[in-house]
Amino acid sequence: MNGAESLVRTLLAGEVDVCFTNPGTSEMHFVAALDQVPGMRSVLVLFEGVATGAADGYYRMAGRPASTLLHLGPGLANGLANLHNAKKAGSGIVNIVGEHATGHIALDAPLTSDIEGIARPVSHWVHTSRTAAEVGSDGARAIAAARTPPGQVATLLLPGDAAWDAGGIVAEPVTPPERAAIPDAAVDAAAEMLRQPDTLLLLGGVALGEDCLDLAGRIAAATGCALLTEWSNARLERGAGRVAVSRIPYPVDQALGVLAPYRRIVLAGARPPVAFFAYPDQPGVLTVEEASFVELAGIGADIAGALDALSFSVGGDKTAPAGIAGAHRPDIPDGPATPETIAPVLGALIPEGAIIVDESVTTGRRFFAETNGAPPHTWLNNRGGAIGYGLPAAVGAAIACPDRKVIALEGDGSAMYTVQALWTMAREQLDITVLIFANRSYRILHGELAAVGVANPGPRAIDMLTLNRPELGWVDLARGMGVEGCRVADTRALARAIEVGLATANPYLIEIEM
Ligand SMILES: Cc1ncc(C[n+]2csc(CCOP(=O)(O)OP(=O)(O)O)c2C)c(N)n1
Repeated sequence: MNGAESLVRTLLAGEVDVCFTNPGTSEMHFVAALDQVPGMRSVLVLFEGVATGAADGYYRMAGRPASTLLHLGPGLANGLANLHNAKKAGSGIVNIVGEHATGHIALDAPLTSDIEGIARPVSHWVHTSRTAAEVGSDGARAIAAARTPPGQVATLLLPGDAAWDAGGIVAEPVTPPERAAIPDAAVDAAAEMLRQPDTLLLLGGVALGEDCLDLAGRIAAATGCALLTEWSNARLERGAGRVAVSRIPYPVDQALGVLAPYRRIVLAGARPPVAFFAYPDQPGVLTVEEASFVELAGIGADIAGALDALSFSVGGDKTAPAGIAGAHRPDIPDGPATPETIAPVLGALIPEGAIIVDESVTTGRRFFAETNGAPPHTWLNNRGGAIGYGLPAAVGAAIACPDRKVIALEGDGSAMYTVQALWTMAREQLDITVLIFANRSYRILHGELAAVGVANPGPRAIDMLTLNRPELGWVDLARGMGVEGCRVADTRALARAIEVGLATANPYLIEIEM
């Protein structure tokens, strides 16, 4: 057995059985091993940012890592933005990156680069295998690193000779660390804070799972505290029958308003809220100056156990949870598709069990209120702010959950970054309905321009934020990659198109003229 085959077998032994690949010469032995070893679902993608974003979406929904196969430094570099997003989301990924054979590196061939250096800022764990005999055990350690709570990015460099040499040894899985138990003192401090007025319980990470939200709702009922989440959540369970939580808004003035009442904040898997960007004359910290914080549980700690103990401590076990969303389907309004009118269309049509991948940017700011009462569904946000996460994450989510409908909500600007994901959706026949909000602009940046103090932007500045010259033809782009679609401009046509998309088990793209 060569090193590459030992790695594939080690990945399978560690329950890493999906690989998003974009290989080159240096990865050929790994590719060949995929044929020798049954059980690895290998999914070809046409850009590495699709591979890394898909692995992020996969982890969020499957709860275990996928692998990627990337071609040397440049292939890895193409995937960096979505590895950044995955790292911020706490998603576990095992990157396998081909490296030149050890003796070839000294020759400084065209594709030679500092791969470890490229990997390090977006990886929690980086290692280069030295020999075929070590590849298996290195792979097992990479999986354990990726499975370290809440989930980490592990990057294993596989030199050509370590892959092709005989002497590979399959390694047993290495047990990753458990989520750290929360000391009683942290629970007591949180309970003490929650007994006082003007207190907020800010939730993140696995606190946004259904059972944890139930506990948070009980804590809110027992203490009167408010519940919120950060603006971007890796995975939020929501919909009718679940405890509904609002997100802290993105615009700084709105965030400041929402957080103004709270002088005491308990953190459960969330960080103290800060603005995405600095703006002249605006604070970066979004909470009031005198706010004090108690961290109940960090993102990688036993958040569920902590919320359970906290709920018991404040008497939450004796009450019903506060804030459960009632079932409600809004009426579909008539008229042109706008951010205001699209929101109730979604609220009316999101099916039970849907996975919503949200990269809607400005169009989606009103989606939450109108979709609260839809049947139970899952909502994924971009945690890292690097756009181009949505279509790839939808690929990963659909592969993780083949029995669920995936709806990708995409700004047209964001969708272009990783548009190649459509081809993989078609090739793998994934059940994804893609909504493209074709406002022909980077609309958010118009607001950002004003927010940083540019009062009268000139035509050249506006031109840098405008996507209408030429207009992107989304239905043609989709067809060219094997995805059916249609173009709509009003709410009734949009509703019909969503129904068409949801009725098929294949990908379907809807370009929404707005
Ligand atoms: C990798 C990366 N490049 C650039 C940006 C800056 N950026 C943030 S939002 C945005 C435009 C988003 O446009 P679109 O998806 O069409 O949404 P809209 O603003 O029109 O609602 C850009 C370019 C970014 N966040 N990430």
